[in-house]
Amino acid sequence: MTDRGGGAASLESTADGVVLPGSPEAAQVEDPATAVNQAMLEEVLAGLAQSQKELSPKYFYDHRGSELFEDITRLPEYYLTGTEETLLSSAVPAWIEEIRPQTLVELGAGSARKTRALLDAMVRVGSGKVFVPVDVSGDFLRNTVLQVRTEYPGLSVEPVVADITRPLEFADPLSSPTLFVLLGSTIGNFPGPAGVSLLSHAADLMGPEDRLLMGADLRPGGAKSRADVEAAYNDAAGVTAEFNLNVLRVLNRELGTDFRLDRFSHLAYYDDEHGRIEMHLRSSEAQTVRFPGGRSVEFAEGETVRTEISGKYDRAAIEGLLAKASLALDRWTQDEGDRFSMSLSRRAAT
Ligand code: SAH
Ligand code: AVI
Repeated sequence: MTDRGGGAASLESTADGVVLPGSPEAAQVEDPATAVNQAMLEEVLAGLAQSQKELSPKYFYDHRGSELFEDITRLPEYYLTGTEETLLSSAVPAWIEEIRPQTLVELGAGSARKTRALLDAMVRVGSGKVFVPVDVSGDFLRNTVLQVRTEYPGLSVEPVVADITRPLEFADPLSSPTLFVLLGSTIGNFPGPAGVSLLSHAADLMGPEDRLLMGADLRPGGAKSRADVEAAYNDAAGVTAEFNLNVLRVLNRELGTDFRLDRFSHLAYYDDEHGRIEMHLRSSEAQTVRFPGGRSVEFAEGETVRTEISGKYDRAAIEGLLAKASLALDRWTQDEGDRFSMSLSRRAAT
């Protein structure tokens, strides 16, 4: 699942039978009670010791979590993916024609389904040589790589399993122009300084010809209502609830905790003051969850653990965020329904 070793891992040697560090296969051969991931354990316990208990959303994404997210992207309520896909195939190809990227680095690539529109545009203008998908979900990334290699035989696909909150490291120098992309409004899951530092890591690597393309979900306003946003995180089929609860499955498997999934329920609401969706798991009763080393965490009846923040933006908020990361907005587009935006930025002049 996570890149637990701390550094970036190459996925080049992913022939059958190869076990990636930190992958679910690796976890299966460890006894969670004895081979506990100490760093993960400490991080989780620190989050659960806060007055508002909190878990990092990166723990959603084991293989099952990545598949559940894919299911979310196909839900009728989850307008984000479809709207972004439309922008990627309408306004963005003209931007690609101007940039003519040699390298595309995608942060939090997942299935890279929408990325095909960018790769197609790069192939059309004859510029695309290298695709570097970066993701913490190593096992799922392996499938993505196999598929992209089959679909784009002329492209060199050089995956990196890494936590994108850490400085980015690549085995080979990136040939310029490089287009960094952060799609799906993933930026919203890194509120405040975390998002600035994530974008700064990309900005640090950018030369004058390089660009950052970022998809961001918009705040309610215009044709978009608060109810539209809340429905996207409270789908009728309950897939988002399953995705939310998956974090407890991951903790039970990776850390050997004994979270009872039937004693927690999904909660997601829009916080107008901060312009964000907050996703929580609510404890249905007073309970004690056991952790390795004889430790335990108490939950009161009705107490929640926040599992994700999903920030929503407007143009000014995106410009402000980019500026904090030494980036300057070049292009902006949003759909007619005021739902989703796409920005292109460059390194700001110093
Ligand atoms: N870009 C895709 C997937 C978005 S889901 C899309 O737009 O549909 C968010 C992705 O980011 C997942 O694939 C998840 O595994 C990855 N991710 C989440 N936190 C991460 C982190 N800290 N480091 C690297 N990847 C992360
Ligand atoms: C990946 N990320 C941008 C999604 C979001 O909308 O914040 C994850 C997600 N959480 C619930 N549904 C989807």
